[in-house]
Amino acid sequence: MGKKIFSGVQPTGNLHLGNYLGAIKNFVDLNNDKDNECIFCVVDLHAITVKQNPNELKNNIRETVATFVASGINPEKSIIFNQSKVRAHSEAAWILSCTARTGWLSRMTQFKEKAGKDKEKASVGLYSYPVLMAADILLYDSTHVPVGDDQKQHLELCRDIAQKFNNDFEVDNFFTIPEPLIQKEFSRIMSLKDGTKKMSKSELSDLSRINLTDDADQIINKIKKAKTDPQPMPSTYEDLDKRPEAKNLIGIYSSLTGMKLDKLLNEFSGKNFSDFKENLSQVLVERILPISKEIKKLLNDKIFLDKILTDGFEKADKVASNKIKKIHEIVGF
Ligand code: AQP
Repeated sequence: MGKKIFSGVQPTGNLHLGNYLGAIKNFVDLNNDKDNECIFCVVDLHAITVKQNPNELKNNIRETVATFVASGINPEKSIIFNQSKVRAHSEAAWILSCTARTGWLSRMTQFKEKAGKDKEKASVGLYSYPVLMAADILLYDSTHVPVGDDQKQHLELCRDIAQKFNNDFEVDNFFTIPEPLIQKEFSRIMSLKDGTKKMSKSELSDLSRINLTDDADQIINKIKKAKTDPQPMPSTYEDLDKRPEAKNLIGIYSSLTGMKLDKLLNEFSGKNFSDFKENLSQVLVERILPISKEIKKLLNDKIFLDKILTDGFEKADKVASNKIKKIHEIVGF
């Protein structure tokens, strides 16, 4: 039986290799399976949990759509829309925030990381964002949610919220309990400057990530400058675990080529990082450059990108409005 797929990406600019390998590449494979129904959402309501420039946000929404299409998602075979247009998301998020418990939310590690030391200055939206994410997923009876490893905890919270709502209102199976779809290996791509921090859009240094809009020279330069350690390439799994930067670069190579880790360790063991980096750059340029060129081309066709969003909105709104109506009946509005 086909899966009902839902996932979202924030239009916060600088979509990068982590977003691609952790999420978007998986979206493409799922979208290519004709039995699946796929919904890919540009989650602009999530984006404003931290301050955004309104004009940049508008452009970033289109750029996210362009990235989906340039990466291989077929808009004819999926629903692509932006979250703020479908009002049911905000409404369901409020209702579900009355089901979610503050104790559950206060355990979310991403809030702690993103809010940093000064938690009191973080927006309420940043704190309650996982409830909105649960609303996004549950409105469409999604069965599977492809995400990067960093979203695993939020998905568990979504499952808890769905279960509690079904129990509290005695509506068995009203909300489908969704399953996460997370890559088994290298599900978290790390910064090129620090192998212990995840590759992220908001990191100040552009050298920390490969952007999906980078050209060949930028990719080669970033890999050349990527942090490594003074030892030659690792040869064992144990060695790899002690060397986060080497592990990350090898993981990126393995994810892009599908080459098994054993084979990779055998091939490069004891060699200089410079040889490996040359190979890695080549693989990255081969994969990312066509995407980068296509994004730039698509960005010149705003009418095409906006049409994808309008068509997607009409389809998504129909499903979500129907579900929110039922939610109203259940809670007694
Ligand atoms: N480094 C990563 N490795 C693997 N997967 C990742 N994802 C993000 N970073 C990595 C996955 O990409 C999808 C979309 O992410 P998002 O844009 O919605 O939000 P995010 O996780 O907050 O992304 P960033 O880059 O870290 O943004 P900032 O810097 O703004 O916080 C998700 O499925 C995510 O798991």
